[in-house]
Parts: sequence; structure tokens; C-alpha cells
Amino acid sequence: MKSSELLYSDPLACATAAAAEIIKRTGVASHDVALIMGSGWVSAVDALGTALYECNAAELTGFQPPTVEGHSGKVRSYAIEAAGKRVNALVFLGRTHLYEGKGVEPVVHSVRTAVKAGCKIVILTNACGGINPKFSVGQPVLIRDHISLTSVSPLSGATFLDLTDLYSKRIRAIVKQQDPTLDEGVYVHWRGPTYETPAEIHMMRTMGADLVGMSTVPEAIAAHALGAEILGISLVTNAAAGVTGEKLNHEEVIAAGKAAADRMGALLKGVIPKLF
Ligand code: 8IG
Repeated sequence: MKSSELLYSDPLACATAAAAEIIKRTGVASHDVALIMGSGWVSAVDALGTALYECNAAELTGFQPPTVEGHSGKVRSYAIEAAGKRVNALVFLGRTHLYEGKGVEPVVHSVRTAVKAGCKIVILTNACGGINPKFSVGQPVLIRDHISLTSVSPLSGATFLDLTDLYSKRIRAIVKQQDPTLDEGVYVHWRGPTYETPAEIHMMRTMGADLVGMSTVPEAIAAHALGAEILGISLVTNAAAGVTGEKLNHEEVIAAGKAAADRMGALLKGVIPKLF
């Protein structure tokens, strides 16, 4: 069977196969933490040091080449050492989005593979629009909770998964100890690829959303369903539609991400060993 067929017919078997390939290629029997680096976050991994292993994700079972600028489609393995601890980090540079129209399975394949490769914690990063005017461009915000507006779930069947602590309170507390200036917010998932209208942003703000983006939510659910603890961090790279009256563009997103990358990289490197 072609690996793309396995992804849709038996996604968990596909993730298990990809995880076995990662274990064999890296020589790391069990990774501890996964990092999914979204738009603008890719250069933050430079702070993690030198990768012990790197390949194109597309070489692994079930992965397809990425399609969005600013996403490079690589998988890397790092050893992060601090305070006498060694943490093995599996890093995915870039992700697949619902708006690509391939369904939800490719969107969650990275996190399922990571959990099958041993990861107990999944760190999801993204770039987003700021709905709450207290957030400024270039500011990282911890995801406290989410609102899904896509009507898509990575789960099917009678799996009534509890999401009351989806974005781990324990991990958020440790991250805020590391950087007390960090704020938290509610992330709303919008399918895209269109940005919202000003009226839709008004609706989201009224619902209690602070941040809006086109990723993260299906991955958080899929990884949590397999038992992983989740940290979500959004980098505000633009004010959402109608907040400032400016139009939205993808170049703005990339530029804001590059500017914040050093701070984000240092934060991740410092905090990861403290999570274990
Ligand atoms: I970056 O304003 C980024 N991603 N839906 N809206 C949505 N996604 C985004 C936005 C935004 N900015």
C-alpha cells in the first residue's frame, strides 16, 4: 500500500510506521518532547543548538511536501541538556493546514508520529492574528484554551475526550515562571485560506476569543487523545481584520516572526528541560 493511502485508511498505523523510521534513523529509542514550528517560528530552533539528525519529512511514511512559504518541511532531532538532564526533542519545521484541502489526517500526522516515537509533551507554535487589542505585533502569547470554528475533528467514533485541561495548566505555570511577562489567551481556529472579515472578528471577540489562526487545534486534540500533554504558543504577527483598519498580508507574518525568533528560541531552550 502507498504510504499516502495508509495515512487515510489507518492513520494510527501510519504514525506508528513513521515513528519506527524516526527511531531507526536517529538511533533515539524514545524522544521526550515534540516541537511543531509554525509560520515564522522556524528560525527559533537555531537556539536549540546543532541537530543530531535531519531529514525531509516527505521521506517518512505518510508525510507530504509542505506548500506554504516560511515552512521548510524538515524533521530534526536535538538533545537539549540542562541541570544534569538530557531531553530528546523531535522538531518538525512546518505543518500541514486544513485549508490545503487534504483533510485532517495529514494535519495531525506529525503529532501522532511524535507521540508514537515516545513524546509525552507536544509543543505547538503558530503565528496568529491578534483579536484582543491588548496584544501587540511580535508578542508571544500562551494558549489557555481554544474555540473551534471549523467543525472538523481529528477523532471519529464514540471517543468523548475531555478537553478541560487541553493546554496543560502545569506546563503554562512553568513557562510563566521562566518568563513572567508572558500573557495567555483563547485561540480560535478558522479554516482559511481566507482571513476573516471584520464582522467575523467582531463575532469572535464577542465569543471570548483573543487570538485567531488556521492551525494548532486539531493537533492539540489528536496529541491529547494519545495521552500527550500540550503547550500552545501563538506569536501575534498581525492585528486581526478590522482591529486597526490595515489590510492583512503573509509577508507581514514572516517579518514579525523573524524579529521574535531569538526570544522564542531562548524561551523554548530554557523551559524544555524544566518540563520533565
Ligand atoms: I499569521 O488574522 C495569521 N494567521 N485566521 N487570521 C487567521 N489566521 C491568521 C491570521 C489572522 N494571522
